[in-house]
Amino acid sequence: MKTVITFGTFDVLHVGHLRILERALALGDRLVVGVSTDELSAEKKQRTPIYPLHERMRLIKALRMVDDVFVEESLERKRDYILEHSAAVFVIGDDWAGKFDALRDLCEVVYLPRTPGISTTATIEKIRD
Ligand code: C2G
Repeated sequence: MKTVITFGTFDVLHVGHLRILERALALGDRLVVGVSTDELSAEKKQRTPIYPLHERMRLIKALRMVDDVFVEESLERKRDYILEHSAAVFVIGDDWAGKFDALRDLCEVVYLPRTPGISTTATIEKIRD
């Protein structure tokens, strides 16, 4: 059973999120997703997520392609999360390309192309217009 792990805020869930989860699962047999806390998300995005952690986790967990979700407390704890979940593959969008190469002794590290033309930030801005 090959476990794939990925992480994200997944605020205002959109097709870019769904497509990377789909492509991540295709690299193994099961997919576990670390969902960033509100605090971590605010640090990464310079804004508080529209949807709180419990709601973002609930929506990700509801997806058929996701086997399990857990809380991502910090960017620095990836090694722990990978070991806790016995992940063989770490997947993330190529906006992070190179950032997690140090994990290569632990698991395969795969950067996948982001889906162009969609982002939570742009979506929020459109809603606000
Ligand atoms: N993504 C994508 N295409 C988009 C938007 C997002 O492929 N148009 C991907 C991102 O590259 C990421 C995942 O969807 O792999 C989740 O995106 P975010 O919620 O923005 O997560 P991020 O802030 O990149 O958090 O520890 C790593 C971080 O928690 C990743």
